[in-house]
Amino acid sequence: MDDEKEIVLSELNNQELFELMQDDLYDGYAAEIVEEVNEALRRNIIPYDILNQGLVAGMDIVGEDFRDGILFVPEVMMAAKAMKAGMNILRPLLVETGAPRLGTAIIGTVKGDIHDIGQNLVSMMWEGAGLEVHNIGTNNSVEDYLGAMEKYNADIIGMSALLTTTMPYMKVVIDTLKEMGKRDGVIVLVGGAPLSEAFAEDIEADAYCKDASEAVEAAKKFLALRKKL
Ligand code: B1M
Repeated sequence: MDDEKEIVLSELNNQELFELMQDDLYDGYAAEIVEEVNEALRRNIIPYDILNQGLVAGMDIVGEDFRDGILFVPEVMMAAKAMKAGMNILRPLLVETGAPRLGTAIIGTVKGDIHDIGQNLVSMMWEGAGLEVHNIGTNNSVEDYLGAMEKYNADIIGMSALLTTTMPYMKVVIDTLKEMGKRDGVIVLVGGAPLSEAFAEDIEADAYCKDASEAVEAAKKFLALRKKL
């Protein structure tokens, strides 16, 4: 959203800075997002708050207007690009905690689904919490998940789906694990905007994670439970 008066970042209070980030994310202004994230870091705002109150809050508005037919795919792709530019700056800060390795996880978006911002975020937060994470990207088949699970000897499989049409594929992966007798050997955590606890229970995932911090809590909880067994 353009403003006739030039905006001087240092003159904004924190709330105004977050609102500007939301506006610029909406407009897909990646360079501005980079400046604003850096300005927020200069103010010692914690990276997780910059992520949630600036970037994720901005993407929520994009999502509403996308749903309502106000924004279309090209604009949303620009917003996603701006979001990734901001996340790239925050990534090392969210990841480098020096925490001891808790376990190994793979994470990816299910077949037919190319949304990756949410799972990238979970991936970063898991790394920050001390997990070794292998992000296998988007559009993953059963074979992709199983192959990565074996390759990295994963304790956790994380699956993401953003579409009501792709979320049922999670059940295909879990059912295949069961058929192969491998379900008990791995923790399955699922997430994505259209999911719910009831859905996760129904497909027999170990847990539904509403957001990245719940994904961290769930990973820690289930890894601790496994160690006690
Ligand atoms: Co899409 N899209 N999109 N899209 N898109 C949604 C999901 C939609 C809800 C928009 C809407 O209508 N309001 C809608 C789905 C409707 C439905 O199924 N009910 C939709 C649609 C319809 C589509 C297309 C079909 C549009 C079209 O082509 N006509 C198409 C599908 C393409 C495909 O996948 N085959 C499409 C395309 C796209 C873009 C390419 C333009 C772009 C994706 C870019 C990218 O990801 N690289 C895009 C975007 C950006 C969105 C919205 C606006 C934002 C998603 C996002 O990144 N959110 C989205 C609307 C919305 O969700 N509000 C929308 C920010 C992110 C941080 O949140 O992903 O929810 P989220 O992740 C959270 C949690 O869910 C959780 O933690 C994350 C962090 O807190 N979480 C996990 C996520 N995964 C997890 C995995 C875990 C744990 C937690 O594992 C353990």
